[in-house]
Amino acid sequence: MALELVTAGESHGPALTAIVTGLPAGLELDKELIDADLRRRQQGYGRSPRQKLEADTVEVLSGLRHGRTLGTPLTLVVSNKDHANWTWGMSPWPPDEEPSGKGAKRVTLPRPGHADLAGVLKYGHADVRNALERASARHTAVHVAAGAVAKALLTELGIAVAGRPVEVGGATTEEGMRAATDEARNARDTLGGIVEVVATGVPPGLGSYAEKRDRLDARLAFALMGIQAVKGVEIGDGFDLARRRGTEAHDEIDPGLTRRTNRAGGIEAGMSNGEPLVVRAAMKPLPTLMRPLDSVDLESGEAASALVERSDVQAVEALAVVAEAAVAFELARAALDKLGGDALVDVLAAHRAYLARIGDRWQPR
Ligand code: EPS
Repeated sequence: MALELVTAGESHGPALTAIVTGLPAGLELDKELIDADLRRRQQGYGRSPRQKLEADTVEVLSGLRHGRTLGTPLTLVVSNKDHANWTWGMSPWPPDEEPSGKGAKRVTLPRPGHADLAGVLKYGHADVRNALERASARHTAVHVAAGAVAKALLTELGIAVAGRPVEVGGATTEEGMRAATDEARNARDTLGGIVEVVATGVPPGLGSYAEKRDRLDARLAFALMGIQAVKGVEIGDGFDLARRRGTEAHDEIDPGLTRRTNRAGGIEAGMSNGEPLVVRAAMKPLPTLMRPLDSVDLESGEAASALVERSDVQAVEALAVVAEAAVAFELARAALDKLGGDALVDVLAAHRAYLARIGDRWQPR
């Protein structure tokens, strides 16, 4: 059974949930490690006051006993503390009481760049909130929890995955990124940026050239483009390769099977090639603005300014953690496709056997 993930939950509903299927039995999970990634996701510079309200931590409802996976569906839950302010607004059942708290008022001013307009048109909602609650990047929290589980499996296989911001609002140094964030905050504006995820210890042969859906690069693009606000993904030298000649674009093979360069970002023909995996994702500036863009009031049909709500100035550091989780999950999926078994010991035995077969020709890097 392939490693799969399904999630549920609204931004201001009671909780976010992820169900992970296809994990082998016997994998040891550490709540502290999962919670540490949840905290990392919340900590970036330029985050909204919402992050002071939330203290994300994982709860496990199934698939784990005494810290080890059972090989059955694993249910991860991250609660929304802010839900306490939205009990009327996000009540699943028709509330008995008079409207109170947040979400009591209908939202009719769609924000350009968010799910608001296409969401209400698609689903026939009268309240934009019905679209924006699920479209919110809040639910990346539970993807990060699932990514932490995937990383536990990858650690067993000697694979490490790390994401970091490389650009915020055009700035490429930490100091510059903070200054750009401060400037945007003062101008009551928002920023985007670029993150990079690198995975080391990835053996050659994860993914496949045989079918498009199994290509590791296609899976990574799918996983990263699926994250809110991501508008571009590149692997290795990506778009820049299109501007070079072939002699300057590929990675020559040395007798030890090492490469002098890694322009391909560790993937050739949809498979890992044994070099470090290097993937980048570009994030657009966040669409919830304190200086709203022109929009339309869906109730009156008249021109109006878009909805103004508290927002992050930028969430690029958060994206780095979310992208790391997405890459980890896809690598774990590809690893289990290649080495899969019902029990972790079977996965590890298959891993050892595979490395022994290619081992004299490939060393982890
Ligand atoms: C988000 C809007 C903000 C962010 C939120 C994503 O939420 P709120 O409207 O409640 O202030 O803080 O992100 C999170 C809460 C989170 O944990 O990442 C959006 O519209 O996508």
